[in-house]
Amino acid sequence: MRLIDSTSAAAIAPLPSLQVSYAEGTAADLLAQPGILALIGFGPAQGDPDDPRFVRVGLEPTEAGRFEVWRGGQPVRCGRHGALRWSSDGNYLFFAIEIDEAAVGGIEAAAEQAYAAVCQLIATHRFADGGPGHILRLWNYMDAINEGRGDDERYRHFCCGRARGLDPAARNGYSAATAIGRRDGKRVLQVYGLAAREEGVAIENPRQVSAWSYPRQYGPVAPTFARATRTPAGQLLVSGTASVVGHQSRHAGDTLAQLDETLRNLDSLLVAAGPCIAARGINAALLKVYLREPAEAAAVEQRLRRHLADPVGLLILLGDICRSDLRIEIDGIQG
Ligand code: 3EB
Repeated sequence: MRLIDSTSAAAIAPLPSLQVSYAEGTAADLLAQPGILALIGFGPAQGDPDDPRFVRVGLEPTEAGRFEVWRGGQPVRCGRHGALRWSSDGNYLFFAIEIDEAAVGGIEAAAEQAYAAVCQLIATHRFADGGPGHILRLWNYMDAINEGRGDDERYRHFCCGRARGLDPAARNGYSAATAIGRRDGKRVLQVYGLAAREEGVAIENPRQVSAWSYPRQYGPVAPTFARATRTPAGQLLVSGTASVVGHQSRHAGDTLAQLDETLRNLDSLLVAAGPCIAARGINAALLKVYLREPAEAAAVEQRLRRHLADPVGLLILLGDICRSDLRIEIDGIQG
């Protein structure tokens, strides 16, 4: 027999879904709507609000004026701890941190500090059930991600610092992630993400070697992320997915072939995530496409629109993928 104790976590309702969408409008108007947990702007700054829930990702969108909006429940509380900002509705926690690389001695130290600060927040934040949180999803954006040769590449240094900064407790089940390069010349590491009062399930892709066990050729410290996180609400948070089969990049130099391989990887990941998620398919996802070459945006969009009968939302951002032979990457949220 299960005893119902009104003071226990069992009395708390199941985790509701987080509503994520792309929307047009002004940042101030969108932030004024009820239950806004986070608002993400893309491209160069333009009169940005000074609000802990707002982040600007300096990647140029091919279609201007759209924001990504995260809607939770009410009320939303928010605050700052040094460089870290957060907001929470009691079920979900949005967090963001931006670290000036020069102030801390480089990209590696910036990554270590960012991850240590995020893990500290997750461990100390109290959710509606009185407990600490669990990271579900992380995004990482940095300038000039492919600069530096071999193990001196900035992305590889980022991976070293990230792994050092992660709380040992977070090293067992990694969350979904994206790591993309900006071209704005601002040596500021941005990390933002989502945590919840309940744990998600890490999903791996049977077509791909798990990133954390990539062989040495990709750097001294393997990237610490899962291919996706299935949330307790049944949503799928899909990591940056590229034309990687096994551990190798495929179709070097051919963006459309890389796109097709990426779509095969996404389909296989959805199947691995379970029958409900597989049945809804990639059509039911809000997608972000990261593309190196601006001139290829139209062809990429055309092929994607043909593949996805009726996408919930599609945003194309110009940026650098973390391996120099990859030209396109897609992340998303389904459900
Ligand atoms: C890959 O499959 C592509 O370092 O956090 C994708 C998503 C990639 C996240 C990360 C890297 C990361 O290895 C690269």
